[in-house]
Amino acid sequence: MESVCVDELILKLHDVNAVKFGEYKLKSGLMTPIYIDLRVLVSHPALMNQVSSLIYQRVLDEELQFDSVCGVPYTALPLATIICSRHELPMLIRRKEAKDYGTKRLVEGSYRDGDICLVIEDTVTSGSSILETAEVLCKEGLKVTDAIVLMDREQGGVEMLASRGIKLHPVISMFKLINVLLAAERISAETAQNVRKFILDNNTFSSKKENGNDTPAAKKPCVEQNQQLTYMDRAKLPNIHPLASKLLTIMEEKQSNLCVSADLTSSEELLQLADSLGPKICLLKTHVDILKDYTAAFSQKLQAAAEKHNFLIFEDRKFADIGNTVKHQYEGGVYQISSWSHIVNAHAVPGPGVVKGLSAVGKPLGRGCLLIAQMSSQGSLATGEYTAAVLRMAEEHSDFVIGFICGSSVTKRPEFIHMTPGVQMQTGGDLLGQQYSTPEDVIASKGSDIIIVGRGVLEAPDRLKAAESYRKSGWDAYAKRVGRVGQ
Ligand code: 5BU
Repeated sequence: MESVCVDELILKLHDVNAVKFGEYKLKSGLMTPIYIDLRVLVSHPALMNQVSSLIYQRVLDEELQFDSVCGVPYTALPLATIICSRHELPMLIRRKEAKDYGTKRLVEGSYRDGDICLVIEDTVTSGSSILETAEVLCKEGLKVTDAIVLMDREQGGVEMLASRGIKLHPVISMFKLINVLLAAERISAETAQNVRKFILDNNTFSSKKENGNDTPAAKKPCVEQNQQLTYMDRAKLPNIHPLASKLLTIMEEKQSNLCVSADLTSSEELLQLADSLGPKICLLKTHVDILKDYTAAFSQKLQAAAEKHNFLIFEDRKFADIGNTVKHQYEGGVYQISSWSHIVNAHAVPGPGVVKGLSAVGKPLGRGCLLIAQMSSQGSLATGEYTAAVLRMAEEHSDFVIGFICGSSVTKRPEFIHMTPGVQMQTGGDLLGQQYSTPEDVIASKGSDIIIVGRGVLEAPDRLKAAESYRKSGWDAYAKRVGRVGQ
């Protein structure tokens, strides 16, 4: 029911030009293919009511508890007013400037120390406007734990606010908006793709500044300061996991941030691949369950190849069950993955138990785990708030979690390694939803550390030549990122 209403609302917002497509210059100077301007809402009272109802629906769905409501000035102010009036909730008004006379209060309304205030906003890009309001409220002794936004541009706001202890609940997210407008034939597939790419390329998670109502990253790309640390600097960090340190050292020594995804079905062919591409890679990724002829001898030979060529093995098993089950799946069965794979990965869906179960087996063996924070496939549900929760889980288990599978840098902590699948020399995708970015984009712009390449190498006429060209491309992008030249 709610999703029908949200779909309808998206079309209405498009009707009233609150969502526009074209080439718009933002205050930052950046060109955007989509512009959201919800200030026009005040001219459409029926729409104002519908928006307010959907925002309030989020309060009910999430069972939010609070003492008062505050709309971020100015666009969200009338929305908060309608909601508070209709549901008889106490409202607070945050002044943008303190009055230079009278009470000089920054927050108008009655409240007590420790009261919880729900913040409402119209559009979120980086999340800084909500944070600014929350900081003012906090200075007054109020607490802000949750915020609701009508339109989340999915450019890092959820993650940034989560890192500051505020859970953001969006009514509409950018990818949903694009899908609805595309399905209703309001926009072309090309426009939809342009917008998706723009959003993915312009994540503002580390951006400190939001200049206006609809401001994406102040800078493009958004590469954090710590991204300028070299792999070797990071290998020597005091709190780094020994396996992460080993991998970063291998990368620096071999001048390779290439992980080849050996998606082959014959053990012999896989071993040949490991032997021939070994010198070019830092990591070999396997899907052992697609081998038609797996034997324990195979895993021994693979380990020997890893030692000979100094790379690590990453079994892309994507564990996703309760702790007790993944423990068995990791240690036992036919594959005995923990006995030969240095790194495995896991979905965070089951909650921290999955990491605890894997850690019980892997930690004593010095193994490490990657959490899947984002996926490369179209329509992936691992976004926004989910990704933020994955980061928190990783931080709580950094004695076993060494990094993430993600599309771009998701944390500022240099101890964590970012690995990105969905990489080819040309952008595009396959027929089953895979989406590709280039090595340069992934490493230099999106701030990831390792490119994971499967078919880009496997389907090339000369796999060795292709691996070398991905290695060089990934390494050159890294050299550019850390400010090294001529590598
Ligand atoms: P490709 O041939 O480069 O598209 O292969 C990508 C590999 O990475 C393949 O083994 C996938 O299972 C794996 N993968 C991915 O593509 N996207 C993801 O989000 C994750 C893994 Br997690």
